Amino acid sequence: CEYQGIKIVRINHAQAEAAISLHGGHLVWFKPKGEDDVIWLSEKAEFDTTKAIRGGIPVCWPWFGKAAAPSHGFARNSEWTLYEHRENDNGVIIALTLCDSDATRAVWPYKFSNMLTFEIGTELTVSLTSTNSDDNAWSYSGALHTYFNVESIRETTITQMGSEYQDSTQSDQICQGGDKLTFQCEVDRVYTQPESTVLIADGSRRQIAVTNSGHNAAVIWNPWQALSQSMADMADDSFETMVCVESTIHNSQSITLAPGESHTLTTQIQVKR
Ligand code: TA6
Repeated sequence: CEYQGIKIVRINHAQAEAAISLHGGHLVWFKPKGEDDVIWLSEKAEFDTTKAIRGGIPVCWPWFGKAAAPSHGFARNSEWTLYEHRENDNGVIIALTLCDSDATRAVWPYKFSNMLTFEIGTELTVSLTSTNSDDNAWSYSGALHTYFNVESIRETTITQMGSEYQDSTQSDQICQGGDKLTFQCEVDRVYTQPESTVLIADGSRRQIAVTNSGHNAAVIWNPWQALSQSMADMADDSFETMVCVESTIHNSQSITLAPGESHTLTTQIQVKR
């Protein structure tokens, strides 16, 4: 279907419902059968082909953060192509592609081929395979920047993210934290030694297990009140019900691909009651 000029793939399967925007290759909705929404989408999200959508799973690529412009790379602002659709009793597989074009080479001068796969069932697995189709090696960073829906950020606890982190709210200072993260103010941290599964305890409602691979960091972000208020596409109090836990290739540890080489970044999201 189309929403405000943006093409959306709607999935309505016995095991789960979901929606993926071709603008950004961006999953904006995931609801396993009988479960509350797992992914957070801003009530003020702007569906506009010049911007990234606030919420869902933005694909940050070929760089993470403000390493270059645009922030978090161009993939989340690009139109992806629907490549494949398969389904069986367990769920639906959707694959999208994004390859270099005049527009991408104007900001990043390399040839590439990206395949983004969504396996949608009682669990959600998102995999981004990047292939170097250039004659020269290139390096990249990025993230599957998932926004999770929580009942209350004040009752949310994260564990298994490791203890060492780079604090983006304190000039990237390297810090050692405990093994439990709770939220009382803005948190913007790059955890450098996460376990493969990071756990989100969503109050007493549920636990969300986020199992990543192909990454070298887990970024955890909640903007808290002042930053939410400053963002046009977030309601003032909407930080209360979201947290980002991101499968990240950090820009300080980018991945280099020789011509013909590929690398896959994955996040698997599993809800437990
Ligand atoms: O991943 C955390 C972060 O890089 C934060 O620093 C914050 O800026 C957030 O992403 C959102 O970035 P965006 O460019 O989508 O506004």
